[in-house]
Amino acid sequence: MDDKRKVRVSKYLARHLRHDPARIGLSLDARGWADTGELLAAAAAHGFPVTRAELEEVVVTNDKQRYALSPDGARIRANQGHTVPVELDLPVSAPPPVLFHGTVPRFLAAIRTEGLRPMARHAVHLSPDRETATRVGARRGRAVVLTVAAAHMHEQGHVFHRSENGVWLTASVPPHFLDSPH
Ligand code: HQG
Repeated sequence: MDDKRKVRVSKYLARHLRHDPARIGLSLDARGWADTGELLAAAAAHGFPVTRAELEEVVVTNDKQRYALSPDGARIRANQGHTVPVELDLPVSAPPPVLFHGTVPRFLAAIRTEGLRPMARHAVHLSPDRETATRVGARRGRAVVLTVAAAHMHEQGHVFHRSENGVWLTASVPPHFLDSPH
């Protein structure tokens, strides 16, 4: 597969495993899993045929490890980023001392007042390093990286989960746990 095809397949998976499974008549279980055979059949029936080998290659080589197959390959899900309701059953983890959030200048005033909110997603996404956060912010313009006092939040009872691809998730970040942007 060339990179262009991989990106197309990955975007198709994101659309239907995170946001709109009903568009192709797919259903996800409570944990976000779809039957792999059903997904392939639904994609083909809706004009986007993908082979099982292509699907496996996208899961394995995806730059951000966005998808997971069950050990027997029978089921597939997105590792995080959903807007449809799912319970990912991720383990609760103690975060490192600080985590990072990449955003853009136009959101800063609201973030200073309200803190970080999950917006359309289920959780606020935090990055383990500044470089990753810079890339996340740069999707929308000039990146601004906020530092989150994650261990301090954790001590005060905020719950953190780490997704399979290394993204840290938490329900919200009140403004007093955020430092000045750099
Ligand atoms: C901002 C991608 C106003 C927040 C990325 C962000 C990541 C506020 C936007 C993953 C706010 C939400 C997640 C508030 C937060 N007022 N704006 N109170 N609180 N925001 O896309 O973190 O390619 O839902 O700063 O790489 O940008 O999908 O979250 O700019 O890992 O796998 O509201 O999505 O990964 O945007 O990105 P998003 P995000 P994938």
